[in-house]
Amino acid sequence: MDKKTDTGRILLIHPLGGNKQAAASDIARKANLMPPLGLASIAAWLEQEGLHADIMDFNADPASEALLEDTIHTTAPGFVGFSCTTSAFLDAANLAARIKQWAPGITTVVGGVHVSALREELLVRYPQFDYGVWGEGEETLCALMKGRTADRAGLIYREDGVVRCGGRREPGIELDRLPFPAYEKLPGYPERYTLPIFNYPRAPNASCLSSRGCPYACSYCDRSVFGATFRFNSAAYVYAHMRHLRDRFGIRHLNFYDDQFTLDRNRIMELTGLLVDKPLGMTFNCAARPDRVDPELLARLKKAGCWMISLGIETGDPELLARHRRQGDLDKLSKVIRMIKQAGIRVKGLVMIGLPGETEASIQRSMSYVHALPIDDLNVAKFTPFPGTPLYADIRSHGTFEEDWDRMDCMHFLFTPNGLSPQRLQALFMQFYKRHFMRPRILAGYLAMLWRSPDSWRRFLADAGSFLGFARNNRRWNAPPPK
Ligand code: B12
Repeated sequence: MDKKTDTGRILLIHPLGGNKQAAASDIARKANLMPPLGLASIAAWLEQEGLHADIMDFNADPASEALLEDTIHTTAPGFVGFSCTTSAFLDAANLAARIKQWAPGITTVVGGVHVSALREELLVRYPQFDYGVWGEGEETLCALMKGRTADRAGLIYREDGVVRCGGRREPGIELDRLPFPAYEKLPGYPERYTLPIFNYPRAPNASCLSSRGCPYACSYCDRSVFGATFRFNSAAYVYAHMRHLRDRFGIRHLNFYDDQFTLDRNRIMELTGLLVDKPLGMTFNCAARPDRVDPELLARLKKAGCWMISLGIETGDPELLARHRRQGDLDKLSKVIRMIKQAGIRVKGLVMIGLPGETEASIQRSMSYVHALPIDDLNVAKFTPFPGTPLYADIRSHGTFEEDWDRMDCMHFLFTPNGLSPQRLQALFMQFYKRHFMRPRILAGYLAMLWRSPDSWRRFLADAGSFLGFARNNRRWNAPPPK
C-alpha cells in the first residue's frame, strides 16, 4: 500500500488468540464475552487529545478478521495497536506480520499484560512490532502518536538496533481524569458482550472498572500493568459512569471487574449512599477480599443493588493457601461467606487447581471445603503460570510446564505439579464441578434462575448442546489445537 497513512489515526485490535478453529463453538466465549475495556479507555483518551481511534474486536467477532486488510487500506491508519494477554499474543504477532506486508509504512504497537510482563524480550523476538507499551497505555500511546520523542516513559523501543525501555510511567494516571471508555466504538455493544451465564439478573448488562491495581501479592497473579498500588475513581465518578451506561446503552446490570472493589471502604460507603439516595434502577456484581467486607458495608451494598459478590477462595487446603496467598484464612473466609449470604447477596467462589505443591489429597481437601460452603456459583480455573507472576521464575522446579502461550487461557493443564499427571488433574477438575452441580441445593438454585435470571436460561437453552457437550466431554480442553 503506497497510500499515505494518517499519523493521527490508530486502529486498535483485540485479537482472538489461541485456538481459532475451536472459536466458533468455543463455549467459554459463549458463556462470557467481555469488551476490551483497556482499548476502549485508550480510544476515549486519544479522541479527547484530538487523535482518532477505531477498534476491531476479533475476540467478539472472529469473522470480522476477514475485513482487516480492507480496513487498513481504506482508513490508512498511521498506527495499529494490539492488546494482548498471554493467550492472545502469538495471534497478534501473526496479524502484525501480515499488516507489515500489506502496509510496510504502518507503525505497530503492542500493549497489555503479556507485554508488561516480558517487555524488551518480546520486541527482540518479534520484529514485526515497532513499539511495546509497559503499563497503562493512554498517555504513552498519546505521546508516541504525537511524536513527543523525548517522552519515552512506558515505551519499549529500538534505538541503534538495540531494544530499550523507557521505564515505568509514573505516577499512574489519575483515574477521574479519564473519559468514560469509548464503548460506542465497539461494534455490537452492548448486546454482543455477555456476562457469565447465571451471573446476572437482567440484560442488557455490561462490565466495567472503577479502580486499577492491587496491593496484595498472590503468587499466581500478575501485577505488571498497574503495579502494587491501588488507584480508584471517586464515588461521584463511578455513579456518573453507571448513569452513562444506563442512559446511553440501556444497561441494567453491571459487573465491576475491579480486583479489589471494596478496598477503600469510604468510597463504597459514599457510592452506596449515592445509589440509595438517587437510585439508578441498576444492579451490580463485584469482587472482594474477605478482610474487606463487614456487616454494615454489606447491608449498604445490598440496599444499593449489589446482586453477587465473587471471592477468591483459590484452595481449601490450608498449607497450599499459606504458600500462595498472604493473609488467607479458611475459617474467616467461611464466616464471611455466611455473612454475605445473610445480607441477601449471592456468592461466587473462585477456585484454582494444579498450583505448585498441589496433591491429590489437597484437591480432595479443597473439594470438601468448597462443597460445604453456602456458595451459589463456582468457577474452577486450571492453574497456569503466567510470565510476570511471582511463581513463574522457578516454576519448573515444582513440576513440568509446557509453555505454549496460545493455550495459556486457564482451560488447559499446561503445568503439572510433581506427583500428578494432566489426566488425573483433568479427572479431578471434572469431579470438582460435578460434585458442585449435583447437589440438590445448587440445582434448586439454578432452577430459581428461571425467574431470577430469565435471560440466562434463554441463553442456556439456545446453546444447550454446547453447554451440555462441555459437561459430557471435557477432554478437548486439554488437547493441543489442530494444526
Ligand atoms: C476482566 C478480565 C477478564 C475478562 C475479560 C478479559 C478481556 N479479554 O478483556 C474475562 C473474565 C473474560 C477474563 C478472562 C481471562 N482472564 Co482475565 N482479567 C480481567 C481483569 C480482571 C481486568 C481486565 C481489564 O479490563 N483491565 C482494565 C484495563 C484498563 O487494563 P488492561 O486491559 O490491562 O489495559 C491497559 C494496559 O494493559 C494497556 N494496554 C492494553 N492493551 C493495550 C494495547 C495498546 C496498543 C497499548 C499501547 C496499551 C495497551 O493500556 C490499558 C489502559 O491503561 C484482569 C486483571 C486486571 N485488573 O487488569 C484479568 C487478567 C487480564 N486476566 C487474566 C487471565 C489469566 C485470564 C484468563 C486466561 C483466565 C481466567 N479464566 O480468568 C481468561 C482468558 C482471557 C483471554 N482470552 O485472553 C490475567 C492475564 C494474565 C496473562 N498474562 O495473560 C489477568 C492480568 C489477571 C491476573 N492478574 O492474573 N479476564
